[in-house]
Amino acid sequence: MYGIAALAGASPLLDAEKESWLAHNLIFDERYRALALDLLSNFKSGSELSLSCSDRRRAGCSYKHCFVTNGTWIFEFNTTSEDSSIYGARVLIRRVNEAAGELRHAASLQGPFLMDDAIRNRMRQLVGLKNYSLCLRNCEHVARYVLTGRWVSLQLNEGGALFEFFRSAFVEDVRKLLNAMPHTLVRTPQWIAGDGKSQLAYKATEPFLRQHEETYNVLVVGPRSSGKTSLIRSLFCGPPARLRAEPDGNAESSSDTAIEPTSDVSFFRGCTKVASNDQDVILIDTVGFADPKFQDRDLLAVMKRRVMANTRRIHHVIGVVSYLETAAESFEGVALVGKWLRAHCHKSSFVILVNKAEAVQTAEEEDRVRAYLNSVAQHVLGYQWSAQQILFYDCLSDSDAALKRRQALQQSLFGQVTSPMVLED
Ligand SMILES: Nc1nc2c(ncn2[C@@H]2O[C@H](COP(=O)(O)OP(=O)(O)OP(=O)(O)O)[C@@H](O)[C@H]2O)c(=O)[nH]1
Ligand SMILES: [Mg+2]
Repeated sequence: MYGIAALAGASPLLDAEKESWLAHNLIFDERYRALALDLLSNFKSGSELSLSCSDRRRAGCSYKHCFVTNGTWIFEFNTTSEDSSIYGARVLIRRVNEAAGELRHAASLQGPFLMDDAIRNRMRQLVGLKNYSLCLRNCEHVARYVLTGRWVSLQLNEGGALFEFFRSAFVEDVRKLLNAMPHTLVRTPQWIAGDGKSQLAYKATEPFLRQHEETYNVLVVGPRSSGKTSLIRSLFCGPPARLRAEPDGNAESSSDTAIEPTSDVSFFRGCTKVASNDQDVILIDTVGFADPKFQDRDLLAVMKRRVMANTRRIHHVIGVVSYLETAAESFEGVALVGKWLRAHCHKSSFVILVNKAEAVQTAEEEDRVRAYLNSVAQHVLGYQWSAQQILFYDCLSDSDAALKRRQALQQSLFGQVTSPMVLED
């Protein structure tokens, strides 16, 4: 017996937890924030940090309390000496309790991570945080966000202790928030502005979708830095040379057009003709695979839940790989997505897009690359892609050849209506 059912619906834990689901943002305790900011310098640049954890149990719910430590100091979302309720927890910095052998009783989950400015900035962002939530803003979200930039708690993945405990209490709106960035941390790209040649007109960047909307959905996956976000941008805007900075459309600068690594699933809405009908299209941008800080299968589990909480229909999948990085490991994440969605049964829905392919100029070179990719696909996936499924692309180029490649991709995605793959648990 486990989970919310065991609490007979009357648990104070469940009441407090449900209250914490009402708004997914960050609220701070300024006193704790000031105290922790004074202690931040105890995490010296270049020092080794680890993600560690100890076992916890509250009102029948067992989970791992995660924290960041350099061996002497701890950064964590934990209860304080003033309030022992988890909902009174604060993000704080404190010394390791050496007398109690604290770290000897903890397990190291991952590390070392080297302390740097990015980690320091994220620590600074979160110190003093107070609106704890076991499901939306827990100690693991905070520790992993600080170390990796991703708001992820693996305990909220399918099969994870917290997911299973609260499973029956989740309603649709809450499922959408699991492992989603708090609103306060979401950074909406400012670069969207059409080049007038795009078939796809940009409408909005949305954190969530309405489940039962009849949109045409394209899932974009691939290893990190292969150009997934650049691809989406190019489908809306053309190459960066054609970008104008919003909102006033003035001259661009590199900071207006630079793309940051994607840290959460995001939904880009546009409108185009699919076959000959006007249709709202959602391009789903995802977090890159082959990231040394996460295992591909954990990233896939997070992606699955984030996508499925928002839509159950996927019309196309684009597996973006970089021509400059075609080692077999770069395909493993795409292969996992292929297995999840049974790509071999939906061949017309899957495209492998070889991005950064400006050096691939002739049909013979393309065929040579296709043959190489298929030898990798055979090894990683157990089957091969057809020639029509392996397309070439260059997001940054303004040439006629690049424009033709964009048109070929658009044709493959929107030239005819494809029936959606229906996602099931
Ligand atoms: N040469 C070249 N560089 C590209 C191309 N497309 C993207 N890039 C560069 O590759 C880098 C990564 O691009 P992103 O679009 O952020 O890649 P991503 O797959 O979204 O990366 P993550 O979100 O970190 O997984 C950026 O510096 C881009 O400018 C391309 O076609 N050619
Ligand atoms: Mg990206």
